[in-house]
Parts: sequence; C-alpha cells; structure tokens
Amino acid sequence: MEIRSVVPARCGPVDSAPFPEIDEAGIAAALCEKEQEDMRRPLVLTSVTVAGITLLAPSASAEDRVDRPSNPDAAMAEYDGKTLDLSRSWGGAEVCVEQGDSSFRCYDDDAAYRAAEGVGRPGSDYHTKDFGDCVGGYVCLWDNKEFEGRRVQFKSVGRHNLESVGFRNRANSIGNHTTALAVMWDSGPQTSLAVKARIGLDNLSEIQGVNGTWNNKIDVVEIFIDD
Ligand SMILES: [Ca+2]
Ligand SMILES: [Ca+2]
Repeated sequence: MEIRSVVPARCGPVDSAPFPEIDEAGIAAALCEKEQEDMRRPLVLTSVTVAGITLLAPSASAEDRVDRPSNPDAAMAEYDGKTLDLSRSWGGAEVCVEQGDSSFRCYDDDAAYRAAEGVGRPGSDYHTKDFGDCVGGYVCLWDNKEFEGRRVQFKSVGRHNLESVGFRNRANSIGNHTTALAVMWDSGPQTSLAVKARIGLDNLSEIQGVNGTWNNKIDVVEIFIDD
C-alpha cells in the first residue's frame, strides 16, 4: 500500500461540464473550496504495477439478433450471440468492455473476456482484489467494493454516460489503468472526482465528496487525452 492523493479535476468555472442544466457559475466557488479541502486529505489507495499487456483485436462478430433500444443514447453490446441494450439489461453478463468502435462486448466472466479478446492473465494481479483485473489501457468501474462484481471498461477519450450502459449510480470501486487522467462526475449537485493514471479506489464509500461519499454516485466517466 502507498499513500497517494486524489486531486480535483478542475477548480473554477466548469464551462464544458456534462450537466448544462445546472448553474455552474453559482457553485463553482463552493466546489473549488471543497475540492481543495478534499485534495489536502490523503487517501490510502492500492498501488499497482501496470502489466505489459497487449490488446489484440476482438473476435469476429456473430450473427446477432438486434433488440432496438428505447433510449437513443443506449449502448449496444454483443453478448452470447445476441445484441443487448445495456441501458436496460446486462442479461447474465459480468464484464462489458468498450471496443475500438465505441460499441461494447459483454462476457459471462473475466476469464471469458480474456480468452475472447486475447488478453493474457496478469499473473498475481488476477482476482486479488487489486485493480489489476482492469486490463491496461482501460478505466474500469465495479458494482461492488474491492474491485468485485459486475465491471464495465472504457478506453476512448471523452465522456461516457453511465446511464447508457446501465451503470449510473452503481460503481463502488474504480480503477484508472490508463496513462491519462480520468474524471468521475456526479450531478446532484454537479461535482467531480479526478483519478490519476494507474490509481485504483477500492472503496468509494471512503471517499468523501460534495454529495456525501462517492459510493454509487458516478454518472459520467471522462477520459482525458494522455499528456
Ligand atoms: Ca454498486
Ligand atoms: Ca449520481
């Protein structure tokens, strides 16, 4: 274990925030003060070593039955020969992974995911309640604390609306296994939690924010361009 700190994403006006209905200017000063206070508070985080993992191309598509989404922003995923609307249901899937074209593929479990996408097991990091289960190059969110339960993985730069993948207000632990900054957003009122590259937070109920703890609060994940 090592002591690291989490820093706020932005302090001051948030002119490109994902919740335009909120009076951002009115809360910016309060957010700044609170986030600076949060930044001074050290957090005990799990340290990891980034495994030298190569992502291979996903397997060929199956002939899918397409269920039309009720939500136009819904993310569609291939799973078990069918197409899922993730905003409505994950079916029996345990792991859903963003692909290069921003679509998703879902799997029964971590082993099925690694076999299908050619991702090797990272040795001792595998299923050790370490965010090493989040393959390098991805930001991962887990439904339960300590990097357990259902997991969604994102890799493309930009904002990912968790409502679209059925994961809004669900994440209890997160891992940023990229080399870029990742920012978590909550809308009630709008606030953000920045997670530096290669940092995992194993229990969001221990992370205090403007809206209480961050447990089951994240609405949007934003991945920044690598510096
Ligand atoms: Ca949860
Ligand atoms: Ca929320």
